[in-house]
Amino acid sequence: MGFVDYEVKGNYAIITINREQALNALNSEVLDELDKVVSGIDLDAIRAVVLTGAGEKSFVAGADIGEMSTLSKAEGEAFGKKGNDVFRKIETCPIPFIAAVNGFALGGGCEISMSCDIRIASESAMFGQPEVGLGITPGFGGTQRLARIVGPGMAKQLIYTARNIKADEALRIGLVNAVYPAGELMEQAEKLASTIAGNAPIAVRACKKAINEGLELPMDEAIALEEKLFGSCFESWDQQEGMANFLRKKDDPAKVKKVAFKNE
Ligand code: CO8
Repeated sequence: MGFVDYEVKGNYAIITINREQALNALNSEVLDELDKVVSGIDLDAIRAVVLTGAGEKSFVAGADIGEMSTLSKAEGEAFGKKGNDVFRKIETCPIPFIAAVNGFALGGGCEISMSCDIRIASESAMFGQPEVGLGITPGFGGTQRLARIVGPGMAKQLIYTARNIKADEALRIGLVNAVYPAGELMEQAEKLASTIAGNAPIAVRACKKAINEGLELPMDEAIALEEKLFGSCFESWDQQEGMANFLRKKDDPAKVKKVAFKNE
């Protein structure tokens, strides 16, 4: 595809937003392509996804300001929905997404990273929601996800001031999980994807669903959801072999092996 690259690496995949001349800004075409790529992931084969931006300077420098500049109220709302639908597809995709933030993650760039399960960044990364400086609100979920990730007080400060923050501050406030030198970022992201992909896929997916959906529920309902998902793992080949492997190890440490989980 033109603006979105998709590369399969065994049991994980890398999605690269590739509109480098505009710092990977998200216009309608990029969003449409991203939607197709995410919808087309082979969930029988792929167990984790790394999302990154092309080039060394930018992850995603936001929604396309040129495209937005002439929108009417109704068109603005429709553009917001287009982005939100794709980001929600990422957020609710059964398999984990890791954002490898390799530079600017501003506006829609910060927002797409927040629709991923995990964010790691290069030392050169910069995060921010500059929208109020452009006369708009964050429109791809920023007011909602930033507040949930870093807490309402910090989210309000960042959004009201439109201040950009560097990777070390993003780490300090819990917006990213780790920061690496630029040259190591993809290696670390792939290592993380590969580790996740090596664990039992049915269980990993159930964990994603339990955390995402449970956070929106009162505790009693959230615990009940976890019980259901916990129960759903039983009788799978992965559960039976995963536990049998542990018990064999106890009998005879020489029988230690890494289970090749089957997603069954
Ligand atoms: N949209 C369109 N083009 C962009 C964007 C963008 N967000 N960001 C960068 N570009 C383009 C520039 O126009 C420039 O193009 P050209 O070479 O043709 O002039 C090219 O990328 C390189 O950019 P710069 O020359 O500006 O590079 P610098 O290194 O000088 O600056 C910055 C890099 C600081 C990232 C700067 O480009 C910048 O401030 N960009 C805008 C960042 C921003 O404000 N992002 C938020 C946009 S608003 C948003 O994302 C809202 C999301 C919700 C939408 C809801 C819709 C209703």
